[in-house]
Amino acid sequence: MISLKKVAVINDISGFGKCSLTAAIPILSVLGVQCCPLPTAVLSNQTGYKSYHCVDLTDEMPACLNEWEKLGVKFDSVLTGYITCEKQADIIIDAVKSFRKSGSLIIVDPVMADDGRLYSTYSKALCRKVVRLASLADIITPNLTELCILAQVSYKELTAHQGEESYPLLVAEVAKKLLSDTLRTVIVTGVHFSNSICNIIVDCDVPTVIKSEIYGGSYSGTGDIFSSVVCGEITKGMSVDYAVRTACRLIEKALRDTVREGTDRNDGINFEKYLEMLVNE
Ligand code: PXL
Repeated sequence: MISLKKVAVINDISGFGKCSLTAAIPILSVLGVQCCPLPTAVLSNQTGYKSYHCVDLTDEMPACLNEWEKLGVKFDSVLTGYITCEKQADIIIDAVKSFRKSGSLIIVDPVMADDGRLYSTYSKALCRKVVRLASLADIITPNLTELCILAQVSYKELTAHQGEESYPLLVAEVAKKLLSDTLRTVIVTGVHFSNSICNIIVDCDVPTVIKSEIYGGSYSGTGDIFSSVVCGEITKGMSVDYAVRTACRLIEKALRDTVREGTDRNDGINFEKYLEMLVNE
């Protein structure tokens, strides 16, 4: 018997918005990978809604990590997402360093911003911590806004080139600057180009541009669904290319449904119906 692969997922749990752990748990499970959550916070709903209640779990995290260490568990991969504050970021940075030492693959979704704007709870100081965390990863999955923050490039200036033929390659060049001995793969998500949405895989080879249909604006949780599928597939041993194409197919189908139903962007997308696409007999 081959034992189940295990992923430590450091992210929040939100009652509404289909993001973070409510995406990661079902997606990793259906992929046949064990999801081991370390919740960063419990929220009534994600922070894009007008109002929300947040119970920050920063002060509980060291004790949980300590218990995990006592259990002697080893994770095949670690996936990080939403972070509530600088103190929490420091705890996650230390945890990631120690998981890396014990051989886990580190995937950081540098959640900070979308559509050119920081999320309401992300300060500049917190973003600086996320930049540090991203530099410790093997793989990161920034959207275009987050890429600009990581690479210290102006979002406005970069997107001004959107109409040019070479735009995806220009974005790839920006991402390439982030590569290091540790950080081997940058997957840039949600790049609007020529009536499609591109996801761009950047590593030491020629960049791969994967195009998807545009069905509407940006919806809550799509980044979390993307990083969860990519993390699960890669943890199972699939290639980055296969993992990204699978995530794109799932999100494309779920988005088409969601736009047809006229769902509010804060409520997230209908991914549950399409989880069966991820089942491998
Ligand atoms: O999907 C990113 C995300 C995750 N978790 C919470 C959020 C957001 C984006 O707004 O508010 C709580």
